[in-house]
Amino acid sequence: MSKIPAVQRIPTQPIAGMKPGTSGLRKRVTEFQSGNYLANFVQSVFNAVRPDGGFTGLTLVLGGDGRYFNDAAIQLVLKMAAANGFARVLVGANGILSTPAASNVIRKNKAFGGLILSASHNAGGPEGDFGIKFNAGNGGPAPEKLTDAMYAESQRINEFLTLDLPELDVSRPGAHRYGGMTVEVIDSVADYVQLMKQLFDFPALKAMFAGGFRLAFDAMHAVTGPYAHAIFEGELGAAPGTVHNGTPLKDFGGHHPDPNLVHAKALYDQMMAPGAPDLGAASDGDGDRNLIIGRDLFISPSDSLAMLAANAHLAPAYAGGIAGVARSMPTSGAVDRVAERLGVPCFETPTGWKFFGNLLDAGKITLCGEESAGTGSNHVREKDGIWAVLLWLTILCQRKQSAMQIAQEHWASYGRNYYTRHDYEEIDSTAAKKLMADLSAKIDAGLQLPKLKFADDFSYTDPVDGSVSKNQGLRVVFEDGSRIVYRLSGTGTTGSTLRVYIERYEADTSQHGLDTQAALADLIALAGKLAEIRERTDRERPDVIT
Ligand code: G16
Repeated sequence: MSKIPAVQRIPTQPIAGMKPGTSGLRKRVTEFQSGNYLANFVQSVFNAVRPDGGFTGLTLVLGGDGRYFNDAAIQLVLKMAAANGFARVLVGANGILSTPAASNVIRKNKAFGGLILSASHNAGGPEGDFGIKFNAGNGGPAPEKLTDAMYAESQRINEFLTLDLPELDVSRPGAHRYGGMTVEVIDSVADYVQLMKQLFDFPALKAMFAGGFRLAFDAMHAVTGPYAHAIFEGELGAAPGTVHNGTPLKDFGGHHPDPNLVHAKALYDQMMAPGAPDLGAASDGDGDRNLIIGRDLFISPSDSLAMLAANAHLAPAYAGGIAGVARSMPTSGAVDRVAERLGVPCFETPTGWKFFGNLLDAGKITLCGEESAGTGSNHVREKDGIWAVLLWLTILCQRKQSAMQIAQEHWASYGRNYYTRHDYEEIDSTAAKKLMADLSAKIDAGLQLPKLKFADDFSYTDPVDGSVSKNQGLRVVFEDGSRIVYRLSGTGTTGSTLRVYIERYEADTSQHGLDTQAALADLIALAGKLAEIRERTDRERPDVIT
């Protein structure tokens, strides 16, 4: 047996700014590549999560979305995991695991946790973004108390641990000894496909495709390509070509792998054109987000969550009903109405999937979602793009209606929450912070607006562990439930992104066919005026409207 090299303790110094945001640490690739940046953060994570007995006997899951720098980061983490005493690392072949697949692997193997390498929907390539996040043993993103601890460690770190080992070939499934540790390279897709088969009726969906049903799925040259090929074209027999852009590329073909109406415009145009497929869908860089477009109809993520909740019982996994639902605060109240009708609780959490973890673990909710194109269930502890598409396919299959009919019937039954999000990207950070601070002060002083119900800074008390998260977004809420919400994004890497969320409830069916921006025009104008957006950001209009 070859000798295990001695652990190397490499001196280092704290690096400023390693505070995880909404979902892990995201920075420019160039920043991650500089000096000890990545090693410092990985060691800080290990220091923050290390149990009293160390990592002896424990398993770490490792994988990423395949973006530029994924390969190098995988090799560095393997060496550091071995040096830090892990017994075993399960790594996706070629370093690939979508975020929901990684969550599943952690849960299935009762791993201690996992490191997921991704900057999600952010652009990739040498000049693009990279990211890393730690998911705990429940498969979900580390809660705030852990991310705070990681940051604290990053500010006092003085050494990191590594081993002088050659690079490991992770291109094929198989087990290897690596230092004192075992590295198991696993098939990136197989476990996930198996899980989906347990949740959904694959033979029924296969029959629907055999009957001529057409899906267009845009994998955006990101991680879902292999999963989508295996499930839609492989298992379900959808026509070859159903999956567009299905080959993962390190730079996502130069595009933002963000499934919205700007970055997935080709799909949108296809769905609005004559002869469009029955359903259009897309997923993001790491496979946790989804975009759903019916023929002639974009279904907003908030509406999608509500429609999925109302129809979830049509899938075998949820046939017994759902325990409850949760949505992030800026997500529209459409799902609240469904929960009320079903007689189940609806929780309102801050933005960030990590806030759903406790509710799912405690069995208080079955489905959850966010306006940012994320929906998921208790099957993993991450949002799940392909799962959302399969649930939509199930609903179309069981109800034998078009997405348009399903949406129209939903609105007729529950009323329609007109909803939009306006993003002002990469604005000056100082100006953005001042805009929020001044608006907050204005709210504290008391807003004088007709029919105002309340205005506040959203704060959340976790009903499971009692932890409190403050300053989670400014809300201006009117008597009829209409709302304007302001927050700064926690996922950008350059400047600040101001998000303004606008919502109005409309019960009158004759008013359900309006253009969303027109239906919200008054509130949009008020939102701009209240926060003085144009004056303070120098922007005439938002960069992205969804
Ligand atoms: C992440 C989080 C989501 C959050 C979204 C937007 O998504 O996982 O929970 O809703 O960012 O966050 P923000 O508004 O702060 O930019 P992803 O898909 O980027 O991991």
